[in-house]
Amino acid sequence: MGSYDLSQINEVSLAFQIYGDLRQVEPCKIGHINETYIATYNQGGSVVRYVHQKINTEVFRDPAGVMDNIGRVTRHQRARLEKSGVEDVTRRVLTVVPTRDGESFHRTPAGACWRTFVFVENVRTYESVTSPALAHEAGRAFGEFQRSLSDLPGKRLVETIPNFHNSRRRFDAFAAAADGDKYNRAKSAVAEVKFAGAREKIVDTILKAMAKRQIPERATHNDTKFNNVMLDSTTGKAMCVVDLDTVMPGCALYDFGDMVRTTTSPTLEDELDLSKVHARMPLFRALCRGYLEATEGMLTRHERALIAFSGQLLTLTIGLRFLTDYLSGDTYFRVHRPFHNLERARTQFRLVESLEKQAEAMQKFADSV
Ligand code: GN1
Ligand code: MG
Repeated sequence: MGSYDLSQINEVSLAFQIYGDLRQVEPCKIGHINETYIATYNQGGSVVRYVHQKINTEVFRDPAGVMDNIGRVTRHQRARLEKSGVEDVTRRVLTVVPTRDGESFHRTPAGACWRTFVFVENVRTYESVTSPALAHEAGRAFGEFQRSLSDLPGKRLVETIPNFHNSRRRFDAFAAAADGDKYNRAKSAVAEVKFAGAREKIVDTILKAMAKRQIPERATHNDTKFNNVMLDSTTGKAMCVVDLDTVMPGCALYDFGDMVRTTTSPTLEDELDLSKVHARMPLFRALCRGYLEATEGMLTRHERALIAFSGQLLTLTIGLRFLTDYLSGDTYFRVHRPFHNLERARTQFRLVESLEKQAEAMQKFADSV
């Protein structure tokens, strides 16, 4: 990935309030949507790093709205951290570097939108979870993230992608793609289409509870993949939650469900050996404990009752999105091989099965925390 070289990034970097000379640029391969580069500068003799990111404006149609949300959220979180007296504030919350004109992002003459963050040093991310301690950190980090936004002042956040986690709409889009079969791919996904079709009955559960106001709308992260948590390289403690493009009005359970999807299986999202894909109960327990401790007193009875279910629903929903993209010619998620989206969908569906089998035990555990 990455079609930008040093000189092009240099041009972009000149637009921002960075007081250094660009030395090196490396593309960061994590993520299916935006293009991310880690840039090293010599700043008055010190080596400093920044993240330059090209926003995918096909996906995020309102980049100003995205940056407005991110600015409000990070300023609020920073103020909370400063008030709490904790150390290392700039490693605990992202810092947006403004452009030389004082804007939150830069639009190139060709129309590309770029933004810059301070690079957080001495942290690492993981593509899959290797221990209950890590799962606990994931739950705690996103739980604290939600809590930090519970007193966000001002108007409702912008919906950067409307209906992002609307599982009914995701299901209907899948059904239309399978019926239309424009790319003649349904024949290669018969089992997956059947699997998804058989689960239509679960897609309305949370939407209905929200419509009845049993489950509240909250400001949530909406992309709580484990690789969006940066953990201190030395202590292993979660420091900073990143990828804030989809921070918007949502449902606490969608965040928790996506954590279940990305922390309980030992495999990557595109694992080919499906026999390795399963939800590990000890990891679920650690995740759940971390999350419920961090959100203590915040969740309603109705939210708590659907904790285990949310893992199934979100894993199914993301699987539906991968399958829909496969059936629609791979236009949304970046793919690295021909059947990549189908393979990703298969992994999700295998995990759904495993979560279904353990649903009762998982909810029983959540009830006991
Ligand atoms: C996308 O690009 P990345 O990895 O941060 C997607 C998420 C999916 C995820 C699946 C804006 O996130 O919703 O869960 O891929 N983000 C968007 O890996 O669609
Ligand atoms: Mg993301």
